[in-house]
Amino acid sequence: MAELTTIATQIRRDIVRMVHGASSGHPGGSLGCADFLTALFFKIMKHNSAFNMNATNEDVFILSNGHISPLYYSALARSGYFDIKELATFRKLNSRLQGHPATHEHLPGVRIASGSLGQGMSVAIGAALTKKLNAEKNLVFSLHGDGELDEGQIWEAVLFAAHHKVDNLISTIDWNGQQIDGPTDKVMNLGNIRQKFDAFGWVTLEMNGNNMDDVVSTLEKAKTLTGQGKPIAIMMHTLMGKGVDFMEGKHEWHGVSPNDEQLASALTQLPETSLGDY
Ligand SMILES: Cc1ncc(C[n+]2csc(CCOP(=O)(O)OP(=O)(O)O)c2C)c(N)n1
Ligand SMILES: [Mg+2]
Repeated sequence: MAELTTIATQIRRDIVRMVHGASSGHPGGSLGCADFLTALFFKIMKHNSAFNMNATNEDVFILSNGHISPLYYSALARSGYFDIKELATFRKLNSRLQGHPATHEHLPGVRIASGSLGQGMSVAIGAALTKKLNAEKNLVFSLHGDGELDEGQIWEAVLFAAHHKVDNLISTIDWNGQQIDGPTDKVMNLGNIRQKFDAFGWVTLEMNGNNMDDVVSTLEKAKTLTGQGKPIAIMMHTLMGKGVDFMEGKHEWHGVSPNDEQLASALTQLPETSLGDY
């Protein structure tokens, strides 16, 4: 567990350095979901950093809220998909690490373009059904923002997954209560998301996405609930900007880069770990 926490701290450090280096990007959701993606990539998922686009005989992760690409790229690099030095090219011209992940950049680990919100659950369901057709036992994991749930396509997919018993899918919702222009209850009130997924016929779990013990044990529990005829959704409570005090809980940090002074303050709060900076 201590090792996972160290990785998450280094990834958070990567996130603020990458966004500062590009003078653009999305630190808020990236920092909030850092513990989750660390647990997934370094403990929960059976995946292979020798990248194969078809993901045959391995678990798959689909990032639907593609704007949190700094976190995604850092997790991929630090689990061996590509050299961590490439993180320095984030959002630069001709980089494979564009602001929103895209397949035509051929970055190992990226299987779909995301950033246009609402599409990832449909893709994840397709991947999960394919695994069933191929009699593969592996799982599909997906991550979505809560603001992303404003997209109608999500609810079509949620309905479809229950109807077709897509029980090898674990979808997590980053329930941070914030989105691009303000708190979600002001922009478009989502009500009780868990009750909505329950009503649509999913098995639901809830966790504190910024507590590594809780994240790991809830994901382990979710895995034990697969294969029982229902898709699984995890309501993940996180703090936007987690780990950098002046960003925490503030929608203003959804998609803004820190200036030099703010970067320095953030980095003192996220000291370099034994893994080292890129
Ligand atoms: C289809 C679509 N509509 C609008 C946007 C613009 N947009 C980018 S991020 C975002 C807010 C998403 O909120 P949430 O998923 O909660 O992400 P968080 O701010 O918590 O990281 C919006 C509306 C988009 N990327 N795609
Ligand atoms: Mg949100």
